[in-house]
Amino acid sequence: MSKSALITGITGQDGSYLSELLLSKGYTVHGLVRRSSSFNTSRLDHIYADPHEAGRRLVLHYGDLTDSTGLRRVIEKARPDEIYNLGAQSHVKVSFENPEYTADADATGTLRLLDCMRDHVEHIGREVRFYQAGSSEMFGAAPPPQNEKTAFYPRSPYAVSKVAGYWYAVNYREAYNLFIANGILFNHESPRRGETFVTRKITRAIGRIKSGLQDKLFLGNLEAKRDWGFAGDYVEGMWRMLQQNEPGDFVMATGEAYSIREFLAEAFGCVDLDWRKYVVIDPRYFRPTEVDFLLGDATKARKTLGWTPTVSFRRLVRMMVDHDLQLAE
Ligand code: NAP
Ligand code: G4F
Repeated sequence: MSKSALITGITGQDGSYLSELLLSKGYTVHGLVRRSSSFNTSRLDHIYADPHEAGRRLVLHYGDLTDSTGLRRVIEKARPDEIYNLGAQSHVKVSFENPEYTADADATGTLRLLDCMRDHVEHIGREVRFYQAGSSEMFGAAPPPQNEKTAFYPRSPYAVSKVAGYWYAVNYREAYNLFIANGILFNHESPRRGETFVTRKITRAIGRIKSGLQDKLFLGNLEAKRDWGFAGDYVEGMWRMLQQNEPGDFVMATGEAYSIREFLAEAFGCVDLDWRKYVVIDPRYFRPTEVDFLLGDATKARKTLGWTPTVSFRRLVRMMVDHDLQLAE
């Protein structure tokens, strides 16, 4: 029998790469989609299957992490072997503006889903495995390099909510003997990255500058450092976490960090432009509390999961710039 997976956040960057991966492994993939007044499934267009198609292996369900009754219904319908909880209000700056909603979706949403799974497992009497999308933002102000033993020091409502999600996951694992893994993922990007995250904002602007559609790029703090990898590599790690004999918590990172300034130089360098001629600092993009330096130590993932990132920083930047040059054209 082929396996079945449920992905919350299937319409997001990671959800789309994870769906491709699981479909390629023969899974039936169920995804939770928020109702929106416009289409929000563009990242899934290439794998979308019409509901009238017989034997389709990608099935979308309306639902929201703020609505437990719907979550319960979707789990009962999908009867998943694995649940990947990727759904979240994932923008750090926005979490300062919508803190309560962020906590509801990211922290309490995780609790809701775990609790639905707990009842479902009891009801059906077989194991279901759960992946929780934790974040390097949970380390916040803790000095680098950060690994599974580093104490959390969250610096935003988003990060605090992710810490709560992490501990709900640990507690449900211990209290009810459930197979639950926490991924603690450092920043991962791709041509499918949301346009308001800094990497994509930069590469999208480069495409538009080259096409004459834009001549300025407004940014905030250029000194922060991030450990940026490729999203396609990271979803492979999520899957591997759920294939282990025992559940655990894993950092996934490249082990290299660059500042936003360095990202700008690399990205504008791809098209022989000097970023300093285009970038304007706008304080509206500063955060009330910043995370200065994230650099991950993924030794445990390498040793236990055999996971290593395959895409270098330079290749990632080039991939995103090339994509956005074409898009702007
Ligand atoms: P993303 O592109 O922002 O996608 C987030 C997904 O969550 C979207 O599908 C979104 O739906 C959905 N969502 C938002 N609020 C929801 C709600 N109330 N109920 C149900 N679904 C909801 O994020 P991503 O980059 O793919 O990241 C995936 C997960 O990993 C997130 O939990 C994020 O916090 C975490 N994470 C990401 C990174 C990273 O660098 N990318 C690093 C560490 C952890 P819409 O499409 O309708 O908006
Ligand atoms: O691209 P960012 O918005 O990503 P951030 O805050 O690191 O969060 C991302 O990675 C986390 C993993 O560590 C995820 F959990 C989270 O869901 C999300 O995917 O900002 C990166 C850095 C920050 O220091 C920010 O202050 O870039 C700086 N920055 C400078 N100018 C900017 C801008 N960030 C954004 N979004 N927009 C700017 O104009």
